[in-house]
Amino acid sequence: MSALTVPTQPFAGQRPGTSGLRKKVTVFQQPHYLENFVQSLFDILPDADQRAAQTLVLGGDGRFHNRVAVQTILRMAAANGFGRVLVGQGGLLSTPAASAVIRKRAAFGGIILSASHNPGGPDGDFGIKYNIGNGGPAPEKITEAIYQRTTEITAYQTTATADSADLDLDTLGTTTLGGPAGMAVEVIDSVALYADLMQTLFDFEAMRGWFAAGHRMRMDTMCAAGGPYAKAVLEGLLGAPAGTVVNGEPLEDFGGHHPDPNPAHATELIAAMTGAAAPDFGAASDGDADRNMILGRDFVVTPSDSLAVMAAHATKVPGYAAGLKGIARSMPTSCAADAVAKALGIPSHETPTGWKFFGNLLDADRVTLCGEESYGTGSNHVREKDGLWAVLFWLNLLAVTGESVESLVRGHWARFGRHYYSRHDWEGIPTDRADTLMTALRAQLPALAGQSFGALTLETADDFAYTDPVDGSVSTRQGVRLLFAGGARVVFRLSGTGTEGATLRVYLERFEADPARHDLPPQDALADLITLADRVASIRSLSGQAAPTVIT
Ligand code: G16
Repeated sequence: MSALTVPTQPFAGQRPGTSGLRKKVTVFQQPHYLENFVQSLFDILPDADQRAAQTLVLGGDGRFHNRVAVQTILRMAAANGFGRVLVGQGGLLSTPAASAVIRKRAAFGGIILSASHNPGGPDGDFGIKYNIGNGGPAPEKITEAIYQRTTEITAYQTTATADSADLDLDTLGTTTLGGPAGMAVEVIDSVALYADLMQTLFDFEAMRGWFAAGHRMRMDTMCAAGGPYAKAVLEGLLGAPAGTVVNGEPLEDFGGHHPDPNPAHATELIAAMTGAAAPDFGAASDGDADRNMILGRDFVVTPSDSLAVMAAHATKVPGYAAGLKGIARSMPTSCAADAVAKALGIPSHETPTGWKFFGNLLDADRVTLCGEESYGTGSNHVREKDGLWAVLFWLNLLAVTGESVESLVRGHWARFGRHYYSRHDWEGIPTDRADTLMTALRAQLPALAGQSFGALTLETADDFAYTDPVDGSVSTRQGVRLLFAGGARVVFRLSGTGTEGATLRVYLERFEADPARHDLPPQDALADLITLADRVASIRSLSGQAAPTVIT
């Protein structure tokens, strides 16, 4: 038992709605800071009298501080009486692999160390979150209970002593750590179970044939957790030429990259996919390998279109040959997937931002595919979004259709129409100004509905609220929506994942049925909505910034 001499409140300053704790490494390095969160988590988990029979999964994206945190958590888990912890070798587990291990090994839950797509290194970000026994992010009632507990606790339990040597995280096998139950620490292969799961879902023979026929691919894992997984599956099991995976070694600072797979941060990949000599298929994954970006030669696929194309062709992929139960997308994600659901005669669901909202729908078998505009796509195979899974889904489609990425997307637009889409991020806004902006926007909503702005008629102006159809829980204030006649939309919300100031996200969408108008630059197709967004929310004047910092 150690006293918490620094009564840190880990969540201080963090915006509500995030599924875990995400802060600067230097914040996590404060004495007892991580311990406060971990003990609070252990204190609020149910069935405390069953600890000796419970297994936890533990691993992270390999960023700076990962190994230190793993050592701390192992000793706390032992002191709290847990029976077994499965740790990824070297402390490494991608987020989707952690979800797969929790499910396959029927663990009680898992602790994932990641700040996702945020930069790493001593000056970068670190994060921790808890996933429940279904393999998915803890629901709000658990994260809220953790938060409450962090404000109360005064001590934590650990087996650590001043001279404790570090546990060996690199050798596969099981050792025993002290504590009331004599906790088993099982170091597991980080990749094997995940790679096995992928082979149950995709047509590996067809994909092997695609590479054997001379097609080329570039998979950029951004020096992050995805590297070992992509190398094992693409270059190992599928016979892709060595060098198909680039930036494949996980580095503690991601090689100085911002491991966020989007056109703003994956510029090296975009350049490599440009021109006649570019590979047929390009893709990237993020820090913890749950996000993905899909590219063809001279062609970038938006995440919203990616979900819709995958849904439309799902029965061509073995794991989904029986068809889809339904499709879910986060509210700001474009409506492209809804059009596919309608054509397939299956339900579509619109949830708040955050993968945790898909969990109940997946558990109840109401949906099979889920996706978000923030480069996340996934299915019922795990309870997290899954970067490499999405890449393999596309690769499977390329292999069995013989089409290119561009022709699949253009064919999709020709059939369903094009949902022009863009997200404008205004980063680093002082928090009070961002709050003022959202408050002023919300206050205007009643007066805005019904107004016309040039050719745009505003049909609905509201603040998105969601009632979970499975458990009835209600989530309010999930983003301000301006919905126009004809399907155009502007959505405003504040990011829940940043660690510096506030980030305003403005999501812009317009539907275009006419194939003759499917080749406009998206920023041109959305120009009147962009102007209107600034006019309604006074973004430039309130943020003090002349332009968005990131456009995707
Ligand atoms: C997390 C959630 C995602 C969500 C994203 C939103 O992503 O897991 O489901 O879309 O946050 O981010 P923001 O609030 O900044 O818009 P990740 O990849 O950071 O874990």
